[in-house]
Order: sequence, then C-alpha cells, then structure tokens
Amino acid sequence: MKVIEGHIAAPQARIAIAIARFNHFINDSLLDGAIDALKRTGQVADDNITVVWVPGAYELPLTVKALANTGEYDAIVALGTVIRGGTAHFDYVAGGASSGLATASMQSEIPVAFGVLTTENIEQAIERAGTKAGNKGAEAALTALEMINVINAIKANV
Ligand code: INI
Repeated sequence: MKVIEGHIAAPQARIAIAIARFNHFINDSLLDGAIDALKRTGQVADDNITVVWVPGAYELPLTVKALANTGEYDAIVALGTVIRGGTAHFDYVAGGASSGLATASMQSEIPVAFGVLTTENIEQAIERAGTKAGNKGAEAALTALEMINVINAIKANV
C-alpha cells in the first residue's frame, strides 16, 4: 500500500494572502491567525508572505488568478467574510467567491485555500475569527501549506 500525506511545515514556501476589506474588523483577525499559523507552525519566513487587500470577497478570485499567474507563489490563501443580509446579495457574493476560487485553483494548479467565512450573522463570523470556533484564517493557512506538500509529494512519487 502506498500512502501519500503532506506535512504542514513548508519553510521554503512563498505564500500570498488575498484579503477583502469588506467586514475588515473580522478579516483582520483571520489575517492575524493566518500569519501566525504560517510563521509559527509552518515556519514560513516573513519575507515570503505577501498580503494583497481587495474591496470585497467577490474580488478575490480575479486577484488570486493574477497572483497565481505571476508564478511567484506556491500557494494562495483567500480571506474574507460574507454575512447574510435581507436580500439575495449574499448568495451571489459567496457563490461567486467560492466557485471563482475553485476555478482559479484548478486552472493555475496551485493550492488556493478557502478562508472565506459565509455566515448567517455577525456572531457566527466572530466565533470563527479567533474565538470559540477557532480561527478559519489559521486553518486556511495550514491547509495551504499541507496542500503544497501533498502536491509536491504526488509529483515526486510518479
Ligand atoms: N463583500 C464581502 O466581502 N462580504 C459581504 O458580506 C458583502 N456584502 O454583504 O455585500 C460584500 N459585498 C461586496 C462585494 O464583495 C464586492 O466588493 C462588490 O459587489 C463590488 O464588486
């Protein structure tokens, strides 16, 4: 039996974080969590982390695509928060962000971690941004590192 698993630590990794300004009071905590996880758990060097701010979650896919096209990054972490309101706007923004990020990852063939909160209310968002439900920014950052190592391990195995 052959088992391929990725480690988390990726000391040589070059990581871009694309982050939305919309709901920035939540996203700031996701960013703090992501950077802490990259550096402290992932051993990523500060100089190898690039942060790009964009207006909202809807802008994340194009930003990720542009970052991926530079060839300068081993993985990209997308961070944002979409909170349901009284209209269908939530579905368009959250749906566009998630499907666009999946497409960007598949087309670029580099890992794109989905650190976009999609919640019913502000309380749920706060819970996932460093309080009782953890920090989804940190989780996304660690996922990006693990996926770099998994993909490299798959390529090395053929
Ligand atoms: N952008 C978000 O990141 N989160 C939201 O909750 C949100 N809502 O609710 O409207 C939001 N809207 C802005 C959107 O991402 C785009 O920036 C805007 O539509 C311009 O393209």
